[in-house]
Amino acid sequence: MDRRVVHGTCPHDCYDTCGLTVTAENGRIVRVDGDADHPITRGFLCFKVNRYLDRLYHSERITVPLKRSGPKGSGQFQPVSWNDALQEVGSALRRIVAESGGQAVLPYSFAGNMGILSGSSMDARFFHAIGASELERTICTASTGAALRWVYGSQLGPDPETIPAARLILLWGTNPMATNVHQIPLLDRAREQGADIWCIDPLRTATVERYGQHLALRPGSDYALALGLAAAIIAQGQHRPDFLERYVTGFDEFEQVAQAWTRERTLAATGLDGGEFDRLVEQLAAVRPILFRTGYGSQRQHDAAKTVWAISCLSLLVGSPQDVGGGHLASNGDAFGLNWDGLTRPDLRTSPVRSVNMLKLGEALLTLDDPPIRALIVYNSNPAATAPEQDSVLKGLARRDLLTIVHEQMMTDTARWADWVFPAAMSLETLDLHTSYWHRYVQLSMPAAEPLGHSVSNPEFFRRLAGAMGWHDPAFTASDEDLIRTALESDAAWMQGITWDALQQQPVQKVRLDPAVRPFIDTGIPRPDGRFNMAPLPVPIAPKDLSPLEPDEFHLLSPSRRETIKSSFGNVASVVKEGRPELLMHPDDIARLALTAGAWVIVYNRYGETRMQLKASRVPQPGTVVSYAVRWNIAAGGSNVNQLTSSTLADYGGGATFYSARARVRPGV
Ligand SMILES: Nc1nc2c(c(=O)[nH]1)N[C@H]1C(S)=C(S)[C@@H](COP(=O)(O)OP(=O)(O)OC[C@H]3O[C@@H](n4cnc5c(=O)[nH]c(N)nc54)[C@H](O)[C@@H]3O)O[C@H]1N2
Ligand SMILES: Nc1nc2c(c(=O)[nH]1)N[C@H]1C(S)=C(S)[C@@H](COP(=O)(O)OP(=O)(O)OC[C@H]3O[C@@H](n4cnc5c(=O)[nH]c(N)nc54)[C@H](O)[C@@H]3O)O[C@H]1N2
Ligand code: SF4
Ligand SMILES: [Mo]
Repeated sequence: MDRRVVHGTCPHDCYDTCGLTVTAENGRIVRVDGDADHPITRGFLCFKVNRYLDRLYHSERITVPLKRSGPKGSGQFQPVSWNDALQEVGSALRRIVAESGGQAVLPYSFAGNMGILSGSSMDARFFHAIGASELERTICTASTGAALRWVYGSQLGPDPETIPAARLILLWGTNPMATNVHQIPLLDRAREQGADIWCIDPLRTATVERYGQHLALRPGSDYALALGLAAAIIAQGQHRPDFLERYVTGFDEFEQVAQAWTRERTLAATGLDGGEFDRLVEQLAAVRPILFRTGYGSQRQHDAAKTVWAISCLSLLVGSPQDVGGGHLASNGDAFGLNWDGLTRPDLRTSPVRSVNMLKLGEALLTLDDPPIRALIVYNSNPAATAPEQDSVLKGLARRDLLTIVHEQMMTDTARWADWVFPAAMSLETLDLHTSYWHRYVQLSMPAAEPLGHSVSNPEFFRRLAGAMGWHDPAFTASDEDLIRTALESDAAWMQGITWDALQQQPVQKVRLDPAVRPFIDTGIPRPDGRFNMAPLPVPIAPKDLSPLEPDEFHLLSPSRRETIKSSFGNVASVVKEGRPELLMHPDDIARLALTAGAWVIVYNRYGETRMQLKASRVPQPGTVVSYAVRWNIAAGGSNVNQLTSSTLADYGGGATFYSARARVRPGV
């Protein structure tokens, strides 16, 4: 028997970027385990990837190119050969570019596969060369990124391996029991060593159940809370003038904005109890080190970037970056320093192009002109289910004159709208390089088996598309190994020694940044004046999310679901057990509206409506309802919660506002 064990890397859009030990027998993967030697993964995986073989060898995996054979959206396709498909698609794209220019082509992709090669290599070269409209990848963390760059100059945070040294931890808008399970042992260790852990979350999550101290604030009121805490700390003289003097600019302007948030006003805005507010102020003044662990749940609102700015300033006010174990951990995305220009080759673009914010997909497909979008190429993403303002997205995808090309592993809601579906390999079948947005390990992911059927990796798909365009420049024929070598040609001091050869020897390499080195304090603050910037963002300071609910209106939250990753795994029966879309509502609201738990309801607002089964739950407080993100439309009667979310952009950085949604509920049938 041919048995093979290789190091893989979990490709999903998750903080943990786990190391995997993948076993194949006779060319078929038979086991996927957590890498026992990986310092973060430590031999265990999450609920969903523990069932990975069910996704890998799912009966619905796409293994051959498919050409639409029925009306758009019907899901009817016929298999075709790669050669025929490429010939037809190549000539259609060439015609569109000749008639309307490259900008008539729109790529749409996100982080379905977080591999560097899968997300930003040959694909980017292809779109640069064709002169396509550029997609702004804003759907997830844009507001955080923009605010962090404003305050700190980059997206660097403390090493998560220092978490056990913290003595006060604020889990702010994050639910690691669902989304970041490898943080739990680190938090547990901190708690064992005496840390207080607070959860700042409108919902009573599994993380709240585990750690107890809960600030159940009103959705979207974090900006008020952060400024109110800051004002109280300044008023009590508990801020750190020495630290501020030495490292910070813009304190006076910050103080002016914060001062408006008196204790009374903050409690009214957030709905919090005065006792718990005072206790947190006391701890922020007295305890060290303090870790501000902000997730992405408090930055999917209109006031998103302001909120991240305010929390960052609060963390500076108490001098948190000074202590190992303290600081602000939102992202470590800039800890790596790969050679992005070499990988993505912006020089292949011959003239400037317009950019399209991915949150505006529906609008772009329906209204962009000069030129209109004539071809849409989707990979690593499932916008028919995950993009906001779904009604307009679906109308855009239904356009009969739109050429839609989807590279996918499964027949997703988006793939069903395609004219052409090309089979995508699974990451465990391909070579890739991974970093993480949370921890600091670089990893190689080795193929454990050949791609199933005729499926190909993302870089191979774009190599083939480039060939179909008639491009044979070495930029489009570079091998996966060439691309990884290019990515690793880095000037960054932290990347020295992390080479192709080193990764062959040891596929898990930590960036050369000692955990005891304090971000910014020891590494320098990469801003023009070398100081942290507390000055307000260049946007109106008044909050938008605090406007009162209308009668019978609810805050509608749709945070991550433990069992899936956004829509990924949504078709895996062993993972998504209950077949129906659920709406969680507090029993008091169910009684008040005379609804019936277990019955079908219609959830609606000005953007659209969708049908769900009502579930009584004390996860939300009265006034808030929850539908975890996100169901496949096809499994939920043709639509999901994104019928109700808006494509309005957040205050700064072009980010999403999924959690500012408001909706009403009526009985359904
Ligand atoms: N199992 C699982 N893991 C995942 C994902 C998944 O879908 N499933 N998704 C992955 C992706 S794409 C991402 S971006 C990350 C996100 O992971 P997280 O950073 O944890 O973010 P979310 O799941 O968006 O929301 C986290 C929490 O924020 C809370 N929240 C909502 N509104 C507010 C608010 O106004 N204020 C505050 N303070 N909290 C609020 C929600 O109730 C939720 O409990 O997780 C990744 N990991
Ligand atoms: N209501 C609501 N909507 C949300 C959110 C929310 O909290 N609430 N969260 C938002 C967030 S944070 C995010 S990040 C987005 C995520 O939204 P999407 O980017 O749509 O992510 P997924 O739903 O995981 O879909 C990824 C797709 O990529 C495919 N894929 C995986 N690997 C590969 C590969 O190697 N090659 C190719 N070609 N395809 C591959 C998978 O099969 C899957 O269908 O959703 C957003 N939508
Ligand atoms: S989804 Fe996250 S926790 Fe699960 S295996 Fe992948 S990286 Fe690890
Ligand atoms: Mo995300």
